[in-house]
Amino acid sequence: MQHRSLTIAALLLLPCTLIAQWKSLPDVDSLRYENGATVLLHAGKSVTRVQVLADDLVRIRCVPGGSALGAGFSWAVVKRDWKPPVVRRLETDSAITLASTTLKVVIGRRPLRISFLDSAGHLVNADHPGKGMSQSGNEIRVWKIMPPDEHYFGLGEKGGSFNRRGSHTAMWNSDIPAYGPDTDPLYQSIPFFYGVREGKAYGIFFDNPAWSSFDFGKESRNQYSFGAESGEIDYYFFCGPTPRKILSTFTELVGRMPLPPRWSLGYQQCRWSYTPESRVREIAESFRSQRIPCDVIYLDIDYMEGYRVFTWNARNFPSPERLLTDLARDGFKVVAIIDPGIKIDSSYAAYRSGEAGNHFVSRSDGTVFTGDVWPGRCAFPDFTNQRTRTWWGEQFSGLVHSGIKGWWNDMNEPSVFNTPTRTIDLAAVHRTDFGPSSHAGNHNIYGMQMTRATFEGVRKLVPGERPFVLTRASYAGGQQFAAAWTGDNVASWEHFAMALRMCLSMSISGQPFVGSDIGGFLGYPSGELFARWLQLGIFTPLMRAHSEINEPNKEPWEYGAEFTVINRETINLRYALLPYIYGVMQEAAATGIPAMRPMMFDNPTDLINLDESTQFTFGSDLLVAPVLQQGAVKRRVNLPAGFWYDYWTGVLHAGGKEVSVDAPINRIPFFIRAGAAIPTQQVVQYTSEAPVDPLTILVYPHPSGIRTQSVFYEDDGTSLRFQKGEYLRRTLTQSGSVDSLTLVLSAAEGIYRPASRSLIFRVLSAGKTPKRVTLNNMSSNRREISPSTRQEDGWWMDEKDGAITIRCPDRTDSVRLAISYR
Ligand code: MIG
Repeated sequence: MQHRSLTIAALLLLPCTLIAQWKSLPDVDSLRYENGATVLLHAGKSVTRVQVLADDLVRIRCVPGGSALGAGFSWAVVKRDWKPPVVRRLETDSAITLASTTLKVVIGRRPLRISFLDSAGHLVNADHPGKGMSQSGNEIRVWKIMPPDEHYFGLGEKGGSFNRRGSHTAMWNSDIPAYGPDTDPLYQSIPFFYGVREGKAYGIFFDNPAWSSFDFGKESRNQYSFGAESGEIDYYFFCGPTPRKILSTFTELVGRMPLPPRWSLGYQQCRWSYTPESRVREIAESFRSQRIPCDVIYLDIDYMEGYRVFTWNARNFPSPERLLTDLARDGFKVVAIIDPGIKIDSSYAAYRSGEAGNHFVSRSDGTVFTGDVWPGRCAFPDFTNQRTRTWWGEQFSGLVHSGIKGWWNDMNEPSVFNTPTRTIDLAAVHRTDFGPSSHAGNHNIYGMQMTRATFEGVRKLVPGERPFVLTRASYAGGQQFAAAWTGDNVASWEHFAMALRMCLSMSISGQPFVGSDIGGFLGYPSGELFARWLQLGIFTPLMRAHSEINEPNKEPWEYGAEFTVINRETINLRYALLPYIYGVMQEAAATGIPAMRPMMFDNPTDLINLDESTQFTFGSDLLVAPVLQQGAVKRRVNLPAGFWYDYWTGVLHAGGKEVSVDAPINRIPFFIRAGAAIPTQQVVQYTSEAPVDPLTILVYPHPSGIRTQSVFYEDDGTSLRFQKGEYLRRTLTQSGSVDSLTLVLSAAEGIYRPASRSLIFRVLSAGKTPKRVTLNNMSSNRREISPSTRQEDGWWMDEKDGAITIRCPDRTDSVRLAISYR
């Protein structure tokens, strides 16, 4: 393959798999067990290693044209020591079988082909008999059988159809502003996907950071394939059978998102650029005077001196410390953009120390590689090297001391303006932690390693606090270091729907902390489009509006008085839901299960809705159906099995069918699972303005009174002390019958205690007035009590929606509430 000097565009047009001469594996000549769960096989001039890592996880490595495997290092894998599973081995004339309790790997001997079976012996996934694992020159590829009814999901940030069947897609981190649904590849590479068939799923993670591609039946109808232009075949097979199990094991393998600071879940306002400092102050003041909640303001590239990272433009930002102190007093955190390119300028400190420390990527002749980006000619830090990552991390101390609280890593594909490949020359040399190698072989992990250097550096400079980093480029496992947004989108309805698809796909690919530029980065949205996009933003973990430099202002109050009211209400709702949203993010950090869950994730057996990417659950209890069409004021929603309450009307719907609900311009349709309880709080102007008080728990009883549980999580929101037990976790158990409902809020687990406050239960009861309410077995009085009189208990019926409202002081001990209608 001679494409090293071609542009990416030309590269993508080359049907590389068609012109190659593929050599697949011949018969097995010999084999050797390295341990009870690992077998090494030689077949002709090839070597293959099959390693059962866990009951549900197998790693396959293969060099089709070489007799030895490499060192097998990975930029993504963080868990290497798996407790060896119990594996039974069976050898016959035709095959070698390794069987764990949940899967069987069958290695055919003539020729060497691999299949995966479930414990019942059903075939789950198999090498294509003709091709299997193959090599052509440096390229490697795996062909698999593609059953006619198998569907594919995942692969992270991809704009095309949510189900990847029938598509060809590549992984090569690329900066493509105003990309469309057919633009591929984009900024991030997560080479991990699900195959779903007959309601059961398996997963494959192809761990290769070079240019790679995935063909799900575009090349041929009965086979699919994945491969890369260099490196080894190195993939992991997750036998599932649920997407949840697969994602849990995948994120155990590559790492999970750390618990984000609570403020980063507030509303974030960005544009290219808020400058000079008076404009930043003006934006901050507008949020406060208009009573629109906001936690974060961004500084885009113009805060710097000539785009030199780690500097300030002294004319536009004469006293950054003062600005940042004032903004902090008003409750704003400021996030600054940091690009990778370091301007070549001998009077610039970061360049001088980078040069002196030999921290830049070099050309093959050893000289520093240079390319043009915003500052002009730049050198590029070699983030693949630990020494350089440490050096990079130290550069943040000035900005940290000025009061910057978050870090926006942009342009880290990396994007380069003036090279034919639009990135670092493919033959340039990285001095990686694993030895020297070319940019081509490391391209897709460059951005992720930049976020790693940023995250680790800041964590060291601000010990005990949770860093917030946002990135454009990434690789599998990147969620450990940064949230991710979907790059330079456009203010159009098509892009709006695409943003949702992309966020859902990233979510099931291991990255839960996702969002898109609300309203669109390029172009100007109508008031309607902005309002609808902002509403979706309530349910994307990253809720950030942004705009390109040449566009008119796009802040939430720029669309006329009517929309200002609507947008304020939307952001208010985000803040009211923060206790729930924070809990959902805590669950994602602990388990890898994302906040945004497409329908296939928890309902892979629902074949009709497998491809559905216009509605999703947020956490386990909210079903969100944003309005994605211009002019629409109704929305059709596929309710999964169970019962669902309409948030806006309180109407209870039976699930397992499609319903149509009203969706006027000020409402995003969403539903609460019957049996759930949603913790909410008072609206604040920023997350740390006031402690949660009252904590209001919205209780949505199950109509048949089945027992359900909800978990509430709280901590101080910024520090790492939760790791030492300083958190507060409580479980609310609901049980009941037609005549009664019992709520038991468990005593606190963990040692974090909020200041004294009120606790309110709002129980939807379809207007039925209870005969008796008892609190901790004492009869409670029917009277209305304002939340400020904390020491008294009482209950009343809410006039508006007929909810029973019960108030008591929150002593974080166990509360038992009994409501009886008889
Ligand atoms: O070449 O920093 O995606 O969010 O505003 C453009 C300026 C560079 C691209 C980012 C965008 C950001 C812009 N950047």
